[in-house]
Amino acid sequence: MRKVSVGDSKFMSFVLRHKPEAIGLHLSQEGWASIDDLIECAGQNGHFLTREMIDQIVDTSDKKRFSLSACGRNIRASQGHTAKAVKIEFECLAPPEILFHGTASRFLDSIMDKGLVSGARHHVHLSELEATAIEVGMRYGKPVVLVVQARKMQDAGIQFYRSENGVWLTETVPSEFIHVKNHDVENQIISSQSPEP
Ligand code: HQG
Repeated sequence: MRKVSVGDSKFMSFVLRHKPEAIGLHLSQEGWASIDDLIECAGQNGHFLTREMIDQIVDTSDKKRFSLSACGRNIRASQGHTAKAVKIEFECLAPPEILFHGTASRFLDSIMDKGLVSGARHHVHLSELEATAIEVGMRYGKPVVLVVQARKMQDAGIQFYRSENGVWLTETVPSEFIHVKNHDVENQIISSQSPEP
């Protein structure tokens, strides 16, 4: 079997989160694609994939980005979508007291002005672990960790969801629920990586 690369995982994120139409792939409203179709559409567009490679990508994804349906025939990205056709019905859940969001220092002024917005993605993404937020923030520049008062947001009527791979999601985070973690996160840097699309 060909060994899978980061490029294969990024390709899967690209078509399963953002542009399935780029390879003529259909995603259901819940984000599912048939694995047979994914292999065929990818191949027709110059990207060689096999079922074994896909299983390896699913199993080795550090953030468990992809999940398989119970029947094993379908695959979807667990979160991070921008594709308009996808509207996953995430379960509404009570969040922990606080959650973290990693961003780059150059976005801070705008975030403290407008709050955290989802941009092209369907949700703002939050993590339970500060270390995850640092890694996420590093993708765009000098990392800054924001502490989000999640429980207070929920008390104020804002809903939270959690994806299958443990990412917390919400529509927006108003700035009154955000404070900037006040220490040098660069001392805690784990690894630098270019963003998964
Ligand atoms: C920023 C990764 C200016 C926001 C992660 C972020 C996540 C604002 C960027 C997932 C803003 C959006 C998503 C405002 C938010 N003004 N900038 N008002 N509000 N921003 O990539 O959260 O590796 O769309 O801080 O683990 O960085 O892909 O979102 O810097 O779960 O699987 O706008 O991607 O997972 O960037 O990352 P993104 P994100 P994967």
